[in-house]
Amino acid sequence: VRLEAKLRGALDGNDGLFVFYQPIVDIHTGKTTAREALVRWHHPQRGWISPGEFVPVAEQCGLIDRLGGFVLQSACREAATWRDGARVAVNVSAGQLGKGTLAPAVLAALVESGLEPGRLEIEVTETALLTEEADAIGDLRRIRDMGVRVALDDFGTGYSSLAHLRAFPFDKIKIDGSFVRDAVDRPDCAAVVRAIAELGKRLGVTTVAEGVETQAHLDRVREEGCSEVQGYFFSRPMPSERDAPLIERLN
Ligand code: G
Ligand code: G
Ligand code: MN
Ligand code: NA
Repeated sequence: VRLEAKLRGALDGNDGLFVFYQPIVDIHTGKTTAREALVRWHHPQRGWISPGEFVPVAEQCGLIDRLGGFVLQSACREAATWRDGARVAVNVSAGQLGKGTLAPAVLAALVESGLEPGRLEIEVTETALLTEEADAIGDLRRIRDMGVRVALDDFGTGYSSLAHLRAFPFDKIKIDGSFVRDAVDRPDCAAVVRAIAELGKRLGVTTVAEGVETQAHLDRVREEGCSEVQGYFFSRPMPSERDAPLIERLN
């Protein structure tokens, strides 16, 4: 309840909430194709709190549309200033899907920022698709019809992955970091990464290896055929140039 009140205050006052960005890199050219928007919160007493903790709180107390709207709007505005034309990828959670509210929120953020729809990507996890699946897919169809790309996040960790690929034409599959990191010394995990990369090629879908932390991880996922990579090896999530000085003072 306390966390809820503080989060509500942060949203009301536009205070302490930030969006960090982590590059997603083409494995062949090394160019940044996109940056994933990752929300960060500096709690007035507790300091930095992980989204793994406060996103579920936002979901439970009906604040997820406001939090999601804040991230969408910040990310679209920020991406509109990038001179390299990279896309911005925004995570949406279960509570934002299946209510018919996602497409209007996405449209509002695009119009307000002037960002081309093709430069926005929405990431959904398999788990987020489970509740009210038909309605969730309907929301995703509406945004994809606008020209926004849709990625399936944390692939391999949820349920019925292949059914989801049949139910919706995802533009990108993100292979969960746990497979990527284990692929270096576990042939079974390497085989899973390779199978997903092959599946992506056959479907004409980009495959991103997440959680690449070392040269050995990079070499392995290149060997197995992934098209893009993301992880601490390239960069940690970083604040925007505009937020950087303020973040420095909070740390
Ligand atoms: O960035 P980090 O590893 O701390 O994120 C932890 C979790 O929080 C990840 O599962 C990530 O997808 C999720 N997350 C980060 N930013 C957002 C966001 O803006 N919206 C939603 N729904 N989840 C986010
Ligand atoms: O669930 P999702 O894939 O959206 O979450 C991405 C999360 O992974 C973010 O919280 C981000 O901070 C984290 N992350 C990004 N790169 C790496 C990495 O190389 N290693 C680990 N362990 N986490 C990472
Ligand atoms: Mn993600
Ligand atoms: Na992920």
